[in-house]
Amino acid sequence: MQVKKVYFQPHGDERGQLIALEEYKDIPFRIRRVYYIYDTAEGVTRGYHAHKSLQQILICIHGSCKIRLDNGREKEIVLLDKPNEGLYVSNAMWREMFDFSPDAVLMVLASELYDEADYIRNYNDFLEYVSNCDETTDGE
Ligand code: T46
Repeated sequence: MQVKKVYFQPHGDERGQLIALEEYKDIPFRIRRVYYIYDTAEGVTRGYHAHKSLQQILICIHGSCKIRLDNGREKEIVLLDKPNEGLYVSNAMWREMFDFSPDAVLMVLASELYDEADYIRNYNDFLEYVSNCDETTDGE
């Protein structure tokens, strides 16, 4: 699986660092929502779902965590531990977030507003969904 990491240019000077993120420039979609996950209890795994349409960039702006990506055929584990590095997560991608350090803050930039109908929360439903997507793509 091709993992898509995005690197952001820090504007550093003697005072410290600043990173600015602009839609369509640093982020490959219109940013319609931002949320962040913090104070994660030890041993917790979150996620366990995919999205039908949503695209996201995940940035661990403090501390570290790991993301397990699964496109229905291959799985990959990605470590996020830098505030100037993002992980692009496409639609139709199962994700699980785990190994959060106690100080981890995982910020997410999302291409759509929150919509529960966009979630696929059952793994077998996800496998069926991606196999149907593959059939559609193969037929093009
Ligand atoms: C994803 C991963 C990386 C809202 O009310 N608005 C929101 O925008 C979001 C994201 C969540 N919520 C509510 C819904 C639940 O009652 O917050 C609660 C926790 O959400 P959830 O269990 O979906 O959180 P995660 O960490 O399992 O998943 C989240 C995102 O939902 C998901 O899109 O890709 O982070």
